[in-house]
Amino acid sequence: MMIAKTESEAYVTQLLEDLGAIGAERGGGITRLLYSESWRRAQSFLAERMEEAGLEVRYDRVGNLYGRLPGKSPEAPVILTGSHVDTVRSGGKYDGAYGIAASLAAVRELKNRYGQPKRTLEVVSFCEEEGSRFPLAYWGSGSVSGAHPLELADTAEDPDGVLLGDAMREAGFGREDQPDPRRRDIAAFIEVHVEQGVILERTGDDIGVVETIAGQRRYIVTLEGEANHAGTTPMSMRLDALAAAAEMMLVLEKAASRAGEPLVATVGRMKTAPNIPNVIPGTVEFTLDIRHLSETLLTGFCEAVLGKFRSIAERRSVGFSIQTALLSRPVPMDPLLTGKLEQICRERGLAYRRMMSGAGHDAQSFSSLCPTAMLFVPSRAGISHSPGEYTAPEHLATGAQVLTEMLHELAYTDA
Ligand code: HGY
Ligand code: MN
Ligand code: MN
Repeated sequence: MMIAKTESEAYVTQLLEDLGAIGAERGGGITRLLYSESWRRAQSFLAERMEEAGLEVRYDRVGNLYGRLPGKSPEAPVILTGSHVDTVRSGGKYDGAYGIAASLAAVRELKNRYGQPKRTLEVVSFCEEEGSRFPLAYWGSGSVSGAHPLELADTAEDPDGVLLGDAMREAGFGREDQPDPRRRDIAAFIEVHVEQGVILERTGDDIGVVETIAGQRRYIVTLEGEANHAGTTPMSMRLDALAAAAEMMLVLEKAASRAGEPLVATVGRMKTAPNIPNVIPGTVEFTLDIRHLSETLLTGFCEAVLGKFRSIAERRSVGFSIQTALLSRPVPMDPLLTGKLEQICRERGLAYRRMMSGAGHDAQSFSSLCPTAMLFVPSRAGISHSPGEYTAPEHLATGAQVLTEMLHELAYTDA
């Protein structure tokens, strides 16, 4: 089943252009944080495109947006495809958005060419995946899988102290009369995503077939020293929280470099108080993002490094506390579905490779619920989570075509 490359290419490219304008900043980045004004405009824009494509459109209680193409056997479990609409702060145009655009292009193409499927097909725009605003990630897909109970909305606060539940209600969600986000009627979930790494570009492959998604640990570390006068406090009498944090970061970087790939560890955000040039920092809060393919090695690394952090804090008489913001295990994709993806690539003569994903994705929320598969398209220079994120239109179209054929097999045939 070959779909016209140009038609799909034009549709996906245009959709990304229009979606990318929502939340666009002067510096070139895009920011669409959960339940923000730009987030609402993006979901409304996508709801209109889904309607235009002739899909049945609905939101669930947390703001996940679905476009449904009902199948001939309505009671049969659903084939779901899509990705997340939110971004990191000053992020790129493709992370998440491409998966939604390609899914909509694929279902629209299948509907126009083959009419009603045997099994219901749904496109989903998950409300949140990045964890950019609240100290939790995968709020959208995690609410669908049940990994995130709705009660989390009553405790998670953003850096301005806004409760997730209040932001959700203000955006028009969180009402009892809206559909519960949890689903048990999904037969398979397929996500297409930009690689956000440089492997496919380096090897010249068109498609990456994901075998495993790396496990992640995200922590928030808080150090309590003593704010004091920068001019009158001798070095020997300081309880400098920022100096302690700096020592911990170098220990982390050294340990991660020594552990070798695929382990990665990042301190992505830091807040110091009172954050004034002539005051010794009394309090520091910083984040940890640590990932590995092996659950055992990831756990062992985290325990060892956090133990070192505690001894540094003790030696410096600085208070140390840690909050776990995310614990996600390494997740294998479904072998049968990844085999189908490979077969489609082979039949189309596409250069493809099996690979791991160092980035987390909504697909990992589904693997406990149903057979799940992911495919990547190349990212130029591997850049992502940045305004420099880019994927060439022909790669965008190839990913959409492989997805279209995969969905055709799953929803229109008895394969
Ligand atoms: O951080 C990640 O791996 C994903 O982009 N949310
Ligand atoms: Mn993503
Ligand atoms: Mn991302």
